Amino acid sequence: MNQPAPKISFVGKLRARLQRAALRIAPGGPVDDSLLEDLETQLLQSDVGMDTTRAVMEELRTRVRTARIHNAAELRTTLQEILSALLEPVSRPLVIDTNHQPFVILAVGVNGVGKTTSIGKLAQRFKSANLSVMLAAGDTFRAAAVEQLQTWGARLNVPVIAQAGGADPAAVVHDAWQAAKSRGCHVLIVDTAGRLHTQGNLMDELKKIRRVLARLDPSAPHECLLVLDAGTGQNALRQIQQFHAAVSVTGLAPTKLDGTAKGGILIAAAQRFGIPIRYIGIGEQPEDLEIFDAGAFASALVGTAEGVSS
Ligand SMILES: Nc1nc2c(ncn2[C@@H]2O[C@H](COP(=O)(O)OP(=O)(O)OP(=O)(O)O)[C@@H](O)[C@H]2O)c(=O)[nH]1
Ligand SMILES: [Mg+2]
Repeated sequence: MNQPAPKISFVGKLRARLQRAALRIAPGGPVDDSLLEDLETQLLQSDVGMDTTRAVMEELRTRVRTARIHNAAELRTTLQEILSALLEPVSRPLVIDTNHQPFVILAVGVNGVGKTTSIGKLAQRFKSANLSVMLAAGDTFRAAAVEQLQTWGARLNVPVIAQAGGADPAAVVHDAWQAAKSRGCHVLIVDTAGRLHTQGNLMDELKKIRRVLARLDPSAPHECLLVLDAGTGQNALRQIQQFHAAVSVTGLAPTKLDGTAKGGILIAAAQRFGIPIRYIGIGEQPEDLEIFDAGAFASALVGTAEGVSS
């Protein structure tokens, strides 16, 4: 039997967490120009971007005309369908291929976006799926960064490979890969220091980590996960462009969607880059990382989940 109940509560939880990101469509009123204009403004304000907003509104207006949409509930469902269709192509969850041992995930991104926290959450998720996990403390820039990863490791009972502060991150990753290999770990997740694309030496450091991994296993890293703070709006798009150019990003993990972030940035990113959105961060706790699902996310954004009101 299908299990619809968890899905509904999942969307409800997502809707509750998204709060600020959610679109507001007043129930009860007629579907008229002013409602549609208000919605257009909300899409623009939520970082969907001009071009995508225009395309969404064009489609919505056409469907309002042709499908005779008269009330807010129908409008919501239609908008959910349109947004869901836009997000569908990037709704491709990360699959851990255990033929690669270890399956290597390299987490990258600018400072403070939630890389280390997301790694902790991922470790928890993989452990629950009966996968053995090892973490590599590739952020040797700050001593506190190593400690932060070790704290997650201790909390989840996951081994962390680290070296003294200031060590070459590529050397840490080399050691960690060998340890993961010899211990038969399924997944190795590599933490890295936050960096800006303008810091050429730090971008080179990431490339070096990639080269070292490729020497150990030509197929590694199997995932280059760019963690983004969804609250940084259009800036997140620049980060995707620049990190992708430097280190070939294969997946995105937007975080802090529970805060002041506007969910539209995911739609803009999907449209512009087509890079899979693997996970979304919706809080600071280990369980606050969800697999990205286009339909559920669109539902949460527009409030079409059963029992959920805007
Ligand atoms: N509300 C909320 N906070 C988050 C989320 N993800 C991370 N954070 C918080 O964001 C802050 C920075 O997280 P870190 O994981 O240290 O970020 P980082 O990218 O590793 O930072 P650097 O290593 O300094 O570049 C911490 O206070 C986290 O608790 C999220 O999804 N929601
Ligand atoms: Mg960190």
